[in-house]
Amino acid sequence: MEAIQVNVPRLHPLDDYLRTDRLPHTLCPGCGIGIALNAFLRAVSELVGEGKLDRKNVLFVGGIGCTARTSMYTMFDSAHVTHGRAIPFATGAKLANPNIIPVVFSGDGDLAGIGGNHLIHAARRNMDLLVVVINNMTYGLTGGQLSPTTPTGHYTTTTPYGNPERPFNLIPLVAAAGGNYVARASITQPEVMKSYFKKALLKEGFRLIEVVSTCPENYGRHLGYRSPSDFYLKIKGIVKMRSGVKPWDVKYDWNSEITIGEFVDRNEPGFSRLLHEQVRKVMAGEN
Ligand SMILES: Cc1ncc(C[n+]2csc(CCOP(=O)(O)OP(=O)(O)O)c2C)c(N)n1
Repeated sequence: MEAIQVNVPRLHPLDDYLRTDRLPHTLCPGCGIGIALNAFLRAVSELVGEGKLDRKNVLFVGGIGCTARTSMYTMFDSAHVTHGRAIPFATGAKLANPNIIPVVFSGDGDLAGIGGNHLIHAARRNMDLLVVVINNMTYGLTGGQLSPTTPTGHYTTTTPYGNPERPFNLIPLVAAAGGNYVARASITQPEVMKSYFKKALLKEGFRLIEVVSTCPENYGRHLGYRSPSDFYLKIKGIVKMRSGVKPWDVKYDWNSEITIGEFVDRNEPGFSRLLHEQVRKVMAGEN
């Protein structure tokens, strides 16, 4: 589909990539999701400008959550699917049409909680997906409950005495499962994030970009941050960009460091190519 809206005024350089007739959006003031979406859309727009990407091939998929709702605002072939099922939906679409570039853009609850099993197995298969986890460390949409990435000790609506659990560190988890590209960015460094998106959009196989983000309304308030900028500055202080770090040495520690950077960058063949090659051989009687 050539996604073009007619008779809608263009007010922002990225309006061509947004369903502006759906605005205003539902995100809270100070939410980090807008920074991440902006970086993603600028990455796409630059690649399109450089002649490296055809936007018609991008399939943008979200599950359920504040982050996932961005699929309702983006001007691609977009799908807003059931909670935790964005990866299987995008997997099916890619296997049916190998030309598309599926992007899953969803929250930590959606992708690492209810959809956690899909995340692990898509990485194991080296499935051709770019999976962007906006990690605001909570279930934002439903009011700020504990998520699998909530740091130990943190106050949420379901852990009023502090989180007694240990969180997932998604980088070593996904790196161990497999996949061609594993990186972590932060909303405090949007240009770096954009460069990861640009690189990952052009790779095959499984690609994970975790984005450390904020949820000032439903999470930050419980932690005592009185304004979105206080929460933002806390994140800015704890993220540390490192190169050459092994995935298992990547830190996810609210009290010392959340490491950002690129930790896995391989070029193994993606599952879609391998599967279609197998199907071709079987049909040709070569297998
Ligand atoms: C099967 C199912 N269980 C629970 C819910 C309720 N629910 C909606 S969004 C959500 C969590 C969203 O958190 P996350 O994925 O981290 O996204 P965020 O809103 O923080 O961007 C939950 C539990 C649901 N919609 N469907």
